[in-house]
Amino acid sequence: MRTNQPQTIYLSEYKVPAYLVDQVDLRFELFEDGARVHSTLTVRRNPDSGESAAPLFLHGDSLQLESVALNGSPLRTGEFEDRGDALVVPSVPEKFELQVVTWIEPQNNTRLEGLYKSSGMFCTQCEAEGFRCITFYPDRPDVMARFRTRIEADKSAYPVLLSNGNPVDNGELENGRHFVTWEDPFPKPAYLFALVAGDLVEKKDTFTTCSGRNIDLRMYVEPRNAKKCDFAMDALKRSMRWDEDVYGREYDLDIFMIVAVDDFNMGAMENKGLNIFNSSCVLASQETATDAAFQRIEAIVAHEYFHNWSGNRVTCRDWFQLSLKEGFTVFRDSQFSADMGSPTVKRIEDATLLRTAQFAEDAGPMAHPVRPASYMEISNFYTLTIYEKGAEVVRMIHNLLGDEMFRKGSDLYFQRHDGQAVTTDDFVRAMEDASGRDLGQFRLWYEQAGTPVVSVSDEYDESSGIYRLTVRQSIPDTPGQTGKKPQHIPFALGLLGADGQPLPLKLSGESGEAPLERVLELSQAEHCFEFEGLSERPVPSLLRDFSAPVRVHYPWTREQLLFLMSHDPDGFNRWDAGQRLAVDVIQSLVGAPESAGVEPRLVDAYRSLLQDSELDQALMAKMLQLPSEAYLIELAEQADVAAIHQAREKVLGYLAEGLRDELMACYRRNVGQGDYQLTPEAIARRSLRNTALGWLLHIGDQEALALAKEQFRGADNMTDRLGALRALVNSDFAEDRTQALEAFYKRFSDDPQVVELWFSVQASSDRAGQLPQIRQLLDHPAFDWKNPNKVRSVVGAFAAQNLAAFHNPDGSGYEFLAEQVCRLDDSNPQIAARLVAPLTRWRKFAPGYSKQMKSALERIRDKAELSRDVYEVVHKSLAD
Ligand code: B3K
Ligand code: ZN
Repeated sequence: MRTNQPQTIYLSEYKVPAYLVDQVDLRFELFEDGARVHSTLTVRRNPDSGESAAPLFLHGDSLQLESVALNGSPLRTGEFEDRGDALVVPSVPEKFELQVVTWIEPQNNTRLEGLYKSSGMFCTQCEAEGFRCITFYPDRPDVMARFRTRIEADKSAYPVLLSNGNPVDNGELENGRHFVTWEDPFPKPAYLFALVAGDLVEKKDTFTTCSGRNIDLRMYVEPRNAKKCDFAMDALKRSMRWDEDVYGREYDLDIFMIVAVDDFNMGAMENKGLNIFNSSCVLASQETATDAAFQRIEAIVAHEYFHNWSGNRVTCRDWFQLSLKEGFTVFRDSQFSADMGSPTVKRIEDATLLRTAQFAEDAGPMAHPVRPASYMEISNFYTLTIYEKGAEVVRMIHNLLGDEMFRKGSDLYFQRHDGQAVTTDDFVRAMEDASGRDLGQFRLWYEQAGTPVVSVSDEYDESSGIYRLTVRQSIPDTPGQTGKKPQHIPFALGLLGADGQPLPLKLSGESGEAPLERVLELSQAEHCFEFEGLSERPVPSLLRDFSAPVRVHYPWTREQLLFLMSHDPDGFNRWDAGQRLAVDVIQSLVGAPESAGVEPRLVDAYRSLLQDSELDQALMAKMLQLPSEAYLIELAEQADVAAIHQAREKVLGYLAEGLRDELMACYRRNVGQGDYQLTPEAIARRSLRNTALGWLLHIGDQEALALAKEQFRGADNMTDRLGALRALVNSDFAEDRTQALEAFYKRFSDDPQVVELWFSVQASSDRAGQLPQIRQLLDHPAFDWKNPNKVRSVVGAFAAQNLAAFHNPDGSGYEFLAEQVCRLDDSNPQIAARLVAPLTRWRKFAPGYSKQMKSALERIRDKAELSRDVYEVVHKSLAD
């Protein structure tokens, strides 16, 4: 904890490490009142450093130093300095061994960084800078060492002792204790270190790699979760096969382990050979997990597994390069998910997240490039920009190069940099070298923050048959960055004729057969493209498949959007046309008098959708989702949340009233058929029936109420049970809502993951989640401030998903959030800093809101002791 301004770290000040570590030998003595860590480092001066007599500098955090020795001789006072956050040995030889013994208190570690306890087990989280909470170490990713780890603990309480690599020794000790020793043959940065000790059940499986090696697969979970492992294990095997088939990447150790822990700051962690997961991102059964949870688990298992190559074998030189591993790995997991399910739906989901949340981040006070130039606290930079925009940047490279060249590029990258800690620039260079393409201007995607705006205008000349598209790009200013250069933007488009047929895109002067879709490469602030041979004015379908993470402005008429919604051959743009139309209709009602009518053509469009039996049902399910309030706020100049909420509710009600019979038919058409399956078709069916149910309950339909209650009671899976519960909770049937919530809790009170769902359904509902009810949830016996999932499912869901309640014009939601952030900052700064995010957007809102949001931020700023995490976010948000 601190009050002073934390230091800013700059990429431009990067220096290679003065010392390298070849070998780390660790011995952990685990006890109930603490742990003793014996570390022996084999160190040598870095020949590339140039600093011949540099002191040895080791990071530390919350450590009690017991002893330090150099080449076996204890160091005396004056021969080393314990600065609290560092151990400095001013004079060291060129090569030496350093022995350090530290004492730590995992049982009191509420930050969940380093070694801590969760539900009685010991576990670790070292990325980004958690290893320094375990022992003194050069805790930076460009120091890569071999680790040997011996864990000692009470045998009955901690029968399972795990670390990275392969187990090489084990045995009994005195007093009922035992030990296991692990050795990881692959040099790695300390952030990939992991240790687990607990009373866990083991689920076993195997995988035979493409070269015929047998890998032991293991999942370790608490006994009560033993039945929730199958899906993740299968997802793991699918991921391993896919990475071999698509990227030629084979697994390298003899064993791969996954552990589930309840208290975890994020989703999961890719520690070498020993991935640690938040229980909610790995454990699932039909009765307890929704379709969305299954898909999320599959994606996260894949993501962490894929890191074994994109992250572990080739790692980051420094934390400014975080997107090197995260952007690339998110791209890889999104390709995998697309291959496992519906590619169009996956694209829609990714683009929705990007446009709703990443664009907002890119337009806010914490905006930063995919490769940031500075930070105060690296934990604050595990952002949508690094992950999702980073993945979009890799996707653009993939699309510019094509499948084959991209694979050549990734092969070259892995081969050239295996065992190294490298930069995003090294990644781009490998892509250039393999393909022969110049990505010079493309690199600006890594350097410039902000979402490019692509504005398109057009004219059609009937006499010459020429259609002229003028495309302009501009990139808004972001904190510390102005006057940006045009970027290299792949802009996919098609043109449609009045009969709905695609028209050839023949650029003036071109010969040969013209394609029906093309990718224009924008590189200047303005381009003019002339297409010839068009006998009618076309309707443009722009940025197909969301070919770049940009905002597109084009003055589509409602008529044109309706047309694209039913005719665009590009599934993504078909969906997008529907979204744009709905946005336009809702926006036109924001702040309008109550008497203002809803565009009747919207009802017709949704009716045709509901009746379109040819349409891919998974796409239909997505098309039936109205744009979220969060997205509407993101699009607004000065968001008036209450007015946006009312306008959206009005449109929803109007649609549901107008389509009552069609919705009922849709519900009945899609009621459960046969066994629960996770195919895109089955998922779409459940999504359609639950959407229909939600809309019908929204207008208080009695028949739907009966159906919802029946579905709630009789469902054989969580998607349907929760779908019915959500519909009831968001309806005005107050009594039924209360009964259903009680019944649900009673049934699942033993299952923390389901209780989290129960919390979040309420906290995100404007009916069940007004502030007094939120306060009651915090007092509920199942709520636990020390468990990040619980905090997210109540406080996080309220502030990020229950927007009308959070933005109550009386400011109570903001004050509440400020209070909770201050409270959490003392125990878990990482989580506290994440929770602040909704307030940081204060400039985006209408004056009545923004003033109060700002004062809530000031309250946090004025707290006596602020962590570096919260300090950075709050001060940057308040900066002029
Ligand atoms: N690499 C981890 C995230 C670590 C976050 C540390 N604050 C999970 C992942 O992206 O795979
Ligand atoms: Zn990752």
